[in-house]
Amino acid sequence: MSDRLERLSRTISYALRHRPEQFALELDSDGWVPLDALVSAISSDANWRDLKVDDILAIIAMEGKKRYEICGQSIRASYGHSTSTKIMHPPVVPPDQLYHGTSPVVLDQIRRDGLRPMRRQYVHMSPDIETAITVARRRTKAPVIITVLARKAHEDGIIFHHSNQQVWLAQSIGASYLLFP
Ligand code: HQG
Repeated sequence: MSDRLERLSRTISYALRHRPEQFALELDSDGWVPLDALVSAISSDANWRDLKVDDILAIIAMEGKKRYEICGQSIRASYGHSTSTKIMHPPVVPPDQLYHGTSPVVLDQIRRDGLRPMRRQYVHMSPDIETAITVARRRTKAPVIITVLARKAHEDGIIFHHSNQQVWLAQSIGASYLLFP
């Protein structure tokens, strides 16, 4: 993806996941905003004056990771929110295991407290080890992959959501459902 589109994707993420108010946007209770409102909010910045809906559609088509969803004339981030209004996702039965890629520096804390959402609304998990390694590499050169006993947690009442094929979500995962390397 070109640098320009990558920067645009970051700006969209920031607006739809973290700081909609900074763009004078109001997410509805499921995180949606009208696509044209997003375009006019972002294009009020001189860097993005010529932004078109098609640029946003190009990003969505190009990204391997389904960060955004479009429905009719609206768009939302599929996951990653830190806004105060909780985005609700339908519950989904998880596979036996999911994976969480992280950095060695937080391992002791996770052993003690389990996985917590930290600044986001949900804990994020990956369906396979390879994806979890990619997630962890954002933070460390020495990824640590934690196995989440997802089906067992689900059977014990922890609710899982599936924002897209690559990202699973839960409110928190107690340490007893985690296998450490
Ligand atoms: C850690 C990106 C201390 C957790 C990625 C992680 C993902 C704890 C960090 C998505 C902890 C939170 C989310 C505890 C968890 N004590 N640290 N008890 N529990 N942590 O960024 O999963 O590219 O909020 O291990 O690819 O890294 O932006 O979560 O290191 O899919 O689309 O606290 O964001 O997607 O970090 O990443 P994050 P994440 P995009």
